[in-house]
Amino acid sequence: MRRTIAGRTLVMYGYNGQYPGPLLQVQQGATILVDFHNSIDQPSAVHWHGVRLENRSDGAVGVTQAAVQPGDRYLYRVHFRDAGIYWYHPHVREDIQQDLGLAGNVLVTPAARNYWSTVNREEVLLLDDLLLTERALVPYGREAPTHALSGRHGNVTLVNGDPRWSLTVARGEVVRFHLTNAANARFFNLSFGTLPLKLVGSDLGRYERESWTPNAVIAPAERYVVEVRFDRAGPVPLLSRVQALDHMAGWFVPQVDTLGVIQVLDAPAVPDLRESFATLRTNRDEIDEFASLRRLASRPATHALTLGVRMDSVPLAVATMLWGTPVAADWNDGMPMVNWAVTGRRTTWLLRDAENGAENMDVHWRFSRGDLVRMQFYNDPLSAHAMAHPIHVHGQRFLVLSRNGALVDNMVWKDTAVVPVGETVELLVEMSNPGRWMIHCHIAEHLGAGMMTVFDVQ
Ligand SMILES: [Cu+2]
Repeated sequence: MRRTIAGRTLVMYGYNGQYPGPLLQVQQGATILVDFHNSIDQPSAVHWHGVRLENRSDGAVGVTQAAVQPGDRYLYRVHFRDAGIYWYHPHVREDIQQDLGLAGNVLVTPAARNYWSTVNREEVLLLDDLLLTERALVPYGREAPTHALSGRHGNVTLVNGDPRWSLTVARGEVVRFHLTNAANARFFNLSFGTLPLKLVGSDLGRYERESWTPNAVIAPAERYVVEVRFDRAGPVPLLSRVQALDHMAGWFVPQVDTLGVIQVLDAPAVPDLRESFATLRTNRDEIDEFASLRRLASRPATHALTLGVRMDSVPLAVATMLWGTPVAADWNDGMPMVNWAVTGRRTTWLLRDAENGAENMDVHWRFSRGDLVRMQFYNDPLSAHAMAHPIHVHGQRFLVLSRNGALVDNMVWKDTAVVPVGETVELLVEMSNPGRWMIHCHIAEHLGAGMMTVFDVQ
């Protein structure tokens, strides 16, 4: 695909010629067949992120299938057990292929009536970024990803592929946004001007209780579902507001990216949903479902991984920057040239089994269908480049039970969870789906630098 973005003409990739890929809208319980033809110049595959599907259709290259070579095809059979917002992307050299436009959403309509509140409209937003020079793309690594430390943070943000995304709504309109972060490494901290967000759902469905929040942090591969009422005419900016770190200087500066704008017209929305929007719902089904699972939090975790990194031959100047400023999360790339130059060949990101020291693909846990597994992730703050990692579990769903020992009191089914620096995050993974599946960091460059393992469900 040839695309013009921010004044540069770029050669990129696309699914069916679209950017992002086609939005698939399916009913919960539906099965679709996807005839995938690889017409790009690299081996590829399609991973159906968050979907509890048959193992052979998971698209995990090297685990569930061989890469589909240029000119070849593969038939995916994708069954949607769960309502929610999902996405699809390659599972080989994500740092290049996903970044160049191979990503799209799947919106699964719930079978249950009134699963979500009534809104005036729904919008599906795929958030992304792209790293550009004056006239082109910053080069990718041929054999291994560049930016192997902090990951590739773009300098242009994109909403549904558009650096200047916009939406026009009526005054008082209530919009349900299904948000997906498809960036390689960037965490977004989203707000809609100063309007309150009603947080209603995440990766695989609804929270127990709806809640108000001024902003929503969304890590790579996570999804959040928020509702917003645009109560006054005029423009409302969609912002990502972060504290950006300058590694060289060791200080933070506020950084605000404008992702787009919502133009609110003067004409009033019909129907007027002011009253229902003002009400926070309590979801009895989820509260009942999670009550018994929550009791398992009192037991000790049976499986534990420590997150860290191993680096070969780091120049002293880089080492000083790495050690200088440990922070909970990298909101930006605080040392862009250093980071670009560090490749996945010199860096190994690690998932280390706390029990026996096995690393990455050697961990290989084994479970049985029906197991409810307590998994603990500890992000070692003394690691050479400590940063937050969004950990993704394929083929299953999980609850985040606790963070640093504090129980999570409003839960939702997830497939990706952030483990901030220095924190211990405990998941309850429901082993509902047989096969061989991956656990990995969803920062594309970390995955490319080894941060993955597999587990079997018999
Ligand atoms: Cu990571």
